[in-house]
Formats: sequence, C-alpha cells, structure tokens
Amino acid sequence: MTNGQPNEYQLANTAALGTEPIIAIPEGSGTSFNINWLLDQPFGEECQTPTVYARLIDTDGRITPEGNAEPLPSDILRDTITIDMGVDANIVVGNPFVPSAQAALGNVAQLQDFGGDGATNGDPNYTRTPFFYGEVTARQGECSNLASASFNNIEAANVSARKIYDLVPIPVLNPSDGPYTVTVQVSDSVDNDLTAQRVFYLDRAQPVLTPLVTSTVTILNDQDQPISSTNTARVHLLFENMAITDQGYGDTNPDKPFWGVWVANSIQQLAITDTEQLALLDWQAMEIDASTVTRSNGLYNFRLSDWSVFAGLTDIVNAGGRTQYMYVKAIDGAGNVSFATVGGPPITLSNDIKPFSIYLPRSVR
Ligand SMILES: [Ca+2]
Ligand SMILES: [Ca+2]
Repeated sequence: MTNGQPNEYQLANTAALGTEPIIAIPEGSGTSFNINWLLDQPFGEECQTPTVYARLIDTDGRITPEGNAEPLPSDILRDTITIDMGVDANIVVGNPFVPSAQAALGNVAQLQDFGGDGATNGDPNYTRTPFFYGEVTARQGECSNLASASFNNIEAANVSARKIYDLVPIPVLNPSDGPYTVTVQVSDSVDNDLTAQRVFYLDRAQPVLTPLVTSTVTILNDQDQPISSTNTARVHLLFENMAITDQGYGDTNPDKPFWGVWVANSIQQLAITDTEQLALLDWQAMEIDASTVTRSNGLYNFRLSDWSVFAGLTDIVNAGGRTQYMYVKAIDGAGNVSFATVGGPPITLSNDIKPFSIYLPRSVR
C-alpha cells in the first residue's frame, strides 16, 4: 500500500539501506513488478533466514516551501525467506550396545550378539558383533527434516523426521577384527544430500584380567576412608594393581586398555573360579573415568565413584546386618568382559541402613 507515485526503489540485505543503488521502477509496472535480487551468500549446512529490506521512493514526492520537488521515501519494508543449503545432521556409527542404541534397537541388538555375554554399555566406536549401529539425527539447523539415510548403500529402515537408524551388517563375509569405514549418505526433504565417512572398530577379543596377589579392591565411604561396614547404600571402590591387557580397544587405548568394570553384588560368598554361580549374578557395566587412572609397573590403579551395595540385588528388605560380597571383571570398549574375576572385600550393612536410599548405579560418560 503506497501513497503517492513511487518511481524508484532501493534494496539491501541490511536494514541500513545506505549506499545501495537507487533504481528506477520500470515504466508501466503498475502496482507490482519482479526483481532478481542476490541475497548475502548463505554458507554452511544450517538453514538460514535472511531478510531483504526495501524502500520505495517518489522522486517528486514533496514540494519544499521554496517550491522545489524533493524525494519522498517510504518506510523500510522487509521480508524474510528461509534457505536450506544442506543437511545439518549428527551421524553415529558403532556400538549397538550403548544405552542410546539399546533404547532404539531393543532386543534386536541382543539377537545379533550370538549368545555373547557382554556388557550393555561401552565405547560408541566399538562393536563386538559383525553388526554396527547407524544413526542420523537432525540438528537444530535442519529445518526441512530428514528423508532418508544409508550406511554403505544399505537403506536404513527406521525413518522419522528427526532421526533415522538401523542395525547394519559389516559388508564382509567373516570380517576380521579391526577398523571399518562406513560411507553414510543422508538426504533431507528438499533433496539436499550429505555424504560422510565414519570409522568404527570390530573387537571380539576379551580383555585379559589377571588376578594378582597384589590386586586389591578397597571400599571407601564419602570421606574416602576404607570401610568394612556401611550405613549408606552408596560407596566408592578403589582398584589397585590391576593387571589388564586387551587386543582391539586396548591396543588403541594403551593408557587405559579397559572401558570400565563389570561389577556384581552378591549376598553369598563365591569362589572367583566358580564361573557357573558368578554368571547368575546381576552384573552392571560401569565406566571408569580416565582421570582416575594411573599406571605403575604395567599395573593400573583407578576408582569407581558411586557404587550401590544394593545394585542388582532383589533381597533388600532385611538387608541390615548382612555381610555382602562383590565381584569385578574388566570390560573393553566393545563390551567384551574378562573371563577372570577379582573379588572385593566383604562389607557388612549396618542395621540402620536405609532401603529407601536404593538407587541405580550412575554411569558417567
Ligand atoms: Ca536441510
Ligand atoms: Ca578387546
């Protein structure tokens, strides 16, 4: 809607509308006309919403008191357009046993573990099966939603606007352990394409934990004092002189050749060689924070904060006064667990231990 008779215009990519050329409106344009205008060049994969600013000018719009004609500009007009230049997405390729993949895949991943008895956690870049988890999630800058994704040309089956995922086989018959490169192709709904490569490792070699006379597990309270009884469910574990080696994950992480520990509470004392009874315990995969790891004479010292003496136990109502035991195995990044077990010291639960302070162990990445 204009007053007067505009016969010139000015366009800009900023609200300043300063030195941009003033251009004549083509003769006979009437009330509308088209202009080809170059926006500031967008960059990157995120959607952008540039604004175009315009001003119409009536060259003879105003007559001064002296009788001269002066240009009369309109208010600044603006319009915004969304430009989607690419696919803005996160790509994950690797461990089907980490919690995020487990939440998506559920039992599907377990079925591909071939009866394996590994941990449902680990390093996202490793897998212990000839399958890997592939996932593409839209980032905030993806305004057109995801349309499809493929991993090594295998189209992922689970497609939604913001997340595409699947369990994908390694495309090799009898694959050997080691690194694999996956080519990932993603399209958004306006036909932008993204091709990227990601590397993951197949590692089916169990870590080797060698129980030594000097290997010790110490239970600590919140003041980091060694304890043999506790009135809180939460304790900390200090591991010293642990002999752990690993092919695969360990080769690529020599300073910490284990991802974490597999820990189980038991209300019965078991021999660390009693694999049958040990297998019946409820084992929890706990990541060891690399900042707690030190190495001396090829042996590792490290700490697990926040272990619950009730984790994995169902018989907790009459726990007060009971003496319990804990058992530990090593886990590599792919969730392979050591055959050997190290036993922790007994711990007696005091009579006033609070069953309501039960909580799940916290796994910190
Ligand atoms: Ca896009
Ligand atoms: Ca390994």
